[in-house]
Amino acid sequence: MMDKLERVGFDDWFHDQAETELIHNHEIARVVAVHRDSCAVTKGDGETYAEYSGNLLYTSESPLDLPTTGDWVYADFYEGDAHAIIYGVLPRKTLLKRKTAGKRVDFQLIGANIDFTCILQSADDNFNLRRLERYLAMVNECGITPVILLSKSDLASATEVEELKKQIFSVAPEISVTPFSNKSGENVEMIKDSLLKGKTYCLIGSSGVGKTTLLNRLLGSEKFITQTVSSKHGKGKHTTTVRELVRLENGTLLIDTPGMRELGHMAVDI
Ligand SMILES: Nc1nc2c(ncn2[C@@H]2O[C@H](COP(=O)(O)OP(=O)(O)OP(=O)(O)O)[C@@H](O)[C@H]2O)c(=O)[nH]1
Ligand SMILES: [Mg+2]
Repeated sequence: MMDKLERVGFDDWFHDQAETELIHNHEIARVVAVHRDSCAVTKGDGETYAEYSGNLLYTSESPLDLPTTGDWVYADFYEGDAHAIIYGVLPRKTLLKRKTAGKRVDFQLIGANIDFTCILQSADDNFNLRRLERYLAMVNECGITPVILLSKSDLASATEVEELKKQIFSVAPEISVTPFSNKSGENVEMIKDSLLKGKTYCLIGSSGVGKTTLLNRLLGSEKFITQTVSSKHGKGKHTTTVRELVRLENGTLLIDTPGMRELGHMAVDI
């Protein structure tokens, strides 16, 4: 059973954190996507529709207690894994969340058990150093290692790319920055080769920077929907709507996220 779970990132850390009694009574699965009142979970291959147990809903005091994408959960499976009930969430290694301006909920969960967060910024007019700093602050606050990917390098000259790298270096000297292009393919293979088996990565960045296009390139298929940015403002159209965990061929787990409209105290939702 462990072997299959390892395919989607399970390791000794989670095994040691799990409660013996709950492991004994339930199976363990990973949350692949979260919908309104349900989730999609996996035990290593295939996906199962899962709902929350009454007790989990009743005892949860905040959104923090409910599963988010990337979480490990205790669940029971029925009818040949056709559906499942989730009883609880295993302790989290990390939790990526952000502040929102909502009245009742003041933060939003982005994903759990993420080892590395790739912050995408495009090398065109949408580049914004202050926004990048806010993303970095959010990722650092959550104790996750950030990586910066400078997308759409095909839209800038080599000199311009160097200038943008310098600007990033001035605010984040210790963080690796990789310019790449989904269009020309520059550095895409290098990014692919750098992804570690069994580790979970999250792609974040404004709408239209090319997160889903990169995911499709890494997958080698046009599995997920992408959309051209608005020609009027050069902004994305908020194409991705669900945070979804995907397994690459080499065993890396990747969470694609919807582009964030704003980040910080005045944030509105995704
Ligand atoms: N020139 C150029 N265009 C790109 C590149 N990567 C993506 N695009 C285009 O940018 C547009 C937006 O790409 P998406 O992958 O949908 O962007 P996203 O970050 O997933 O956006 P949301 O899902 O809305 O958050 C698409 O038309 C892509 O073809 C790139 O490296 N160079
Ligand atoms: Mg997308």
